[in-house]
Amino acid sequence: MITLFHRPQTRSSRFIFLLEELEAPYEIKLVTTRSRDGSGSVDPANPHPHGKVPAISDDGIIVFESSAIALYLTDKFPKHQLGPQVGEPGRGAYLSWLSYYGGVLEPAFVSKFMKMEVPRGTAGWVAVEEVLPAVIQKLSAGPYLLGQQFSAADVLYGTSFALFARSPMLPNMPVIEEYAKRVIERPAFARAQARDNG
Ligand SMILES: N[C@@H](CCC(=O)N[C@@H](CS)C(=O)NCC(=O)O)C(=O)O
Repeated sequence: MITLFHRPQTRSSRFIFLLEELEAPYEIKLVTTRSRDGSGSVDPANPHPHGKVPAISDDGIIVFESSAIALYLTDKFPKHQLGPQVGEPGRGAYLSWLSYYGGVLEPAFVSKFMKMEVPRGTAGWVAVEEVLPAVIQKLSAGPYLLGQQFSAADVLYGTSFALFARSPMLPNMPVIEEYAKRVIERPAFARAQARDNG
């Protein structure tokens, strides 16, 4: 049984979406976290080293960081092919886009939000203005990051883009907007939203 440590309307919400897609047995454990305004507190029940969400426990095996959780779950529950397995053709691309999510795309968006210039040659990521063309180029070859195959990488990217759609973070990006719409129109997303409060 997977336990998802979750706070509604945060980065852990998309793991309810993924768990629904995978038809995995899971339970939701609501936890408190700290907020930007200084309110809230770390929940002692949350095994994440910084008290963040998401984290999961698989009968006591703890996994944290969104990309690691996505990989762990799609390896553990391969039935619906939401992530190419070791030895399958899309595995390299899958690992790359998962790692790119945490190592490049998220820092790029946070840099933009904080109005921070990304120092070329020092930072391990690049500016959003370089990230988006790379993602758009990939999506022009197929509806999803892995071409025809919907994967857990799309759960991360699609839900993030849906959040920023039509904001100054993503002005007028039809390819990205249509992609985000494709991802959140999936029935599992609606089921996840219905369970977001626990
Ligand atoms: N790199 C982490 C980020 C997790 C994260 O920052 N989650 C936010 C919620 S969206 C959180 O728990 N914030 C509370 C805090 O920073 O203490 C991941 O992708 O899993």
